Amino acid sequence: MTAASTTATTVLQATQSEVLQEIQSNVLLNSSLWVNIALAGVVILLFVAMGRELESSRAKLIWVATMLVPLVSISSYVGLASGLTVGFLQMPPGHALAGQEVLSPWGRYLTWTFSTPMILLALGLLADTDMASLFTAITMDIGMCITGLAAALITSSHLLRWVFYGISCAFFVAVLYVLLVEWPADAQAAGTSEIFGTLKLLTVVLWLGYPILWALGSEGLALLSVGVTSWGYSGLDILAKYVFAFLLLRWVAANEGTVSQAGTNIGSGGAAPADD
Ligand code: RET
Repeated sequence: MTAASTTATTVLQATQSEVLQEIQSNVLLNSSLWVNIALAGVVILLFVAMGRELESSRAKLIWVATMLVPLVSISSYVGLASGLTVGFLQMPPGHALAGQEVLSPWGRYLTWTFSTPMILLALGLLADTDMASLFTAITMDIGMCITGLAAALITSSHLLRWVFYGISCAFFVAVLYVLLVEWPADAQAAGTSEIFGTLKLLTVVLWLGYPILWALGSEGLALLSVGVTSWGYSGLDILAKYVFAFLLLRWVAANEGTVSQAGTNIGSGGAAPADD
């Protein structure tokens, strides 16, 4: 084994406590994680209080889906802050940091697989969409997160990192299509178009920030440091999860009647067949 490969092996097999030390010595990175843990804790308590009075099962379903967003988030951030879901990756030739061991908080991409479908489930229920459309949005979203994780983890080829990034973007386009084209019409029919319009805009604009950040961050072109990238994701998370969920829950609590009248589409596969 050459000296270079010995060093790489040592670092790549860093223990969790070594990774933790590295995280804790990077104030920018560490603070980006702990701020979100604290915020998620407060938000969970707030959402429990906001949902206490809900009675209809549909409003409760939206509430549980929304609650799961900060619940997944707090678990995700504790995983990152403890070093459990962070590792060192040696970037392949062609990457701006080729040959260097880069700290990769890969747990983020993994846990988005659980949090983002909850956001879409809540939005789909609010729009009173049909089962096929909801299934499409959620499965495309899971595809986006998993291929995004693959893009971040591949160290054998620089090209294949970007190929996976491209596949993830293709899944993302399908999610955007559902959000921008299909669900607004459903929300109009369900009488929820005003709040849906606000949340759709918030979601689309903020979600577009994630692939941009990935491309600029240490996993992509490495124009931003690990700490700055992490703060970028944390900032987007605060708006795309907590602010989004707060607006949604506040509206549901104040308009439970509208929400509980919906529910004709899910499980029906769409419009009822015409009588003949
Ligand atoms: C990646 C990189 C590959 C290309 C694309 C991405 C999109 C990620 C998105 C994430 C949204 C996350 C949210 C998390 C809340 O918990 C994986 C960054 C398209 C849109 C809202």
